[in-house]
Amino acid sequence: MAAPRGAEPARSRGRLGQPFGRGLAGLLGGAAGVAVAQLVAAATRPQAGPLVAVGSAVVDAAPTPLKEFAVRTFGTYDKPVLLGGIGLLLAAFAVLTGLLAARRPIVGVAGAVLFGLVGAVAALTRPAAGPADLLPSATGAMVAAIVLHQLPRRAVGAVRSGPPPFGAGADRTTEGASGPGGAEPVSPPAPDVAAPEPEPGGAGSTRRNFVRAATVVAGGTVLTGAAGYLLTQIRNRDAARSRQTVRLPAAARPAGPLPAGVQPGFHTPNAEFYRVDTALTVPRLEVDDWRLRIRGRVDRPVELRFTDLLRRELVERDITLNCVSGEVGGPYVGTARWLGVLLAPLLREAGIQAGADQVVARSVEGMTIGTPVETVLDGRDAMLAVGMNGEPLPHDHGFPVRMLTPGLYGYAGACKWLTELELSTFDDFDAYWVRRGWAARAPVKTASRIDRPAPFARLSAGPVRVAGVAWAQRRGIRAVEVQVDDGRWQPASLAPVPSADTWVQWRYEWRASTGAHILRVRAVDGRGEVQTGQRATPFPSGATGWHTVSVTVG
Ligand SMILES: Nc1nc2c(c(=O)[nH]1)N[C@H]1C(S)=C(S)[C@@H](COP(=O)(O)O)O[C@H]1N2
Ligand SMILES: [Mo]
Repeated sequence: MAAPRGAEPARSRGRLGQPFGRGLAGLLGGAAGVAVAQLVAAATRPQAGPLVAVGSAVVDAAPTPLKEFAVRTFGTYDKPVLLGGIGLLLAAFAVLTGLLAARRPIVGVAGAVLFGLVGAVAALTRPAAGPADLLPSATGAMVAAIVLHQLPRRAVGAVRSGPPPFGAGADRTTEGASGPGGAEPVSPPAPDVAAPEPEPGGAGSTRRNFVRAATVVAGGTVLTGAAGYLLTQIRNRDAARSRQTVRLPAAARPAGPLPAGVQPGFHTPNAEFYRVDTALTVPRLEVDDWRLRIRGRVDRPVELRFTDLLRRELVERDITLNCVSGEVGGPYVGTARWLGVLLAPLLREAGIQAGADQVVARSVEGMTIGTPVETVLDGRDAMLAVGMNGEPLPHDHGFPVRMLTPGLYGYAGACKWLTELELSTFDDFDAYWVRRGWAARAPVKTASRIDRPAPFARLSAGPVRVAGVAWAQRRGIRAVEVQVDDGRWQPASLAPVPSADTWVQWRYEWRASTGAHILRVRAVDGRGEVQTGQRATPFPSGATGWHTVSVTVG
């Protein structure tokens, strides 16, 4: 077998050129498949694209410690890193498929089918999936199958007719020269079904053939990718327009001006408000398509449109929202002026049935967030928010409607991109994060943070203003105390607040003396309970401990 194959001059020369061509052919097949799938996803549902679907499945399946590691290591880049990683894996898989498909084109088809299956299973098993979510992966796999069937085999023999690339051993004649000394392989190589006969024009024309086919595929892929990108831009622009056309009515019960003495920075600007969610692509919804169903253990299921919501009495409230995964002293907390519809009257109209103790909020992309019914009904301003700091909700923060429950961490009361409220029970249903071990009931813990001086700041001796925020939504903050090194806890002065549901700004005038110092803060909540200094990790119900900052006064 070695002799005839070795007799093909083209193959006797390009030992590096061939694998390169086949690998490239595989890569092109994979890229073409992904591009087509992304285009179809852009036209149907972006969340159903194989990259995003597989990425979301990975996010959901990843054990909590791994997720925490990812967030710790990559911060807000965790999502691009994940998608990039999946892309790299896919590329490696495509190259491998190309290498194998050169001899056995059926392997190319099998590789494409496998690619399509993984994407389709991921898309179809997403919580909010429908049968149409099969389309992106299916069409992508079909295109990849055709390319992976046709292109890699054309790379066989498709090497330069001139000197071999990279001066690769021109005298090594056979593919079988893999064992020591170039012995014949023990098992005969596969029948050479795929390798085309040397064409009349010789290796040069074979190569031209391959290059032509590869160029067509590459060009088609770039065009398809561009079309997908454009379509995404258009849809995003439509969503942005939908948001811009929203005219929020004035609140029937406005929040009024902030009390005199509140310092700048009390409201967190929308663009700076922390964002925490599992969405790999931000759902960009349009108000006209939006519906909210209230169902489950209710006497009268309801379906509301956005305009129905705006016709109800709107309230405006300053509320601090924070994330259970925030570390002591961390950034996952913000305060906004929210405009929305109180949830309690809405649920009462639907008729909450006896025994229902959990409101399960669902979002368009399948998040579930469970909130105790008693919490919604106990008089706090649990609401369906439509406005944030005087604007419609930004897309990142749940446009057009999100839930907010003062006093609960976000994962237990603040569902974004809301589309359904199901009255249920804690026995019957575990929400997304509860299934992953986080506490089912999650009142915020008393916390305080030093915002200045910054950690490791170098200060000059004399008066230094130490300042920050403290929060214990619903209970409020009665006092904040600062400790320098191991000295006595000193009372900080507090700015006024609009309600117990917001953070409190505090400051302490420190007479700094030369040397290295440690500053500590703790708060006392409205019930007189002192914030614990006991360190606890965010998992499973929120971090505790005193925020500490080291500074040098010189
Ligand atoms: N649909 C959806 N809503 C969600 C989440 C999510 O992942 N998906 N994350 C929750 C969590 S953990 C928090 S802390 C808040 C954060 O809200 P923000 O991003 O507007 O600050 O949203 C909550 N609502
Ligand atoms: Mo969160």
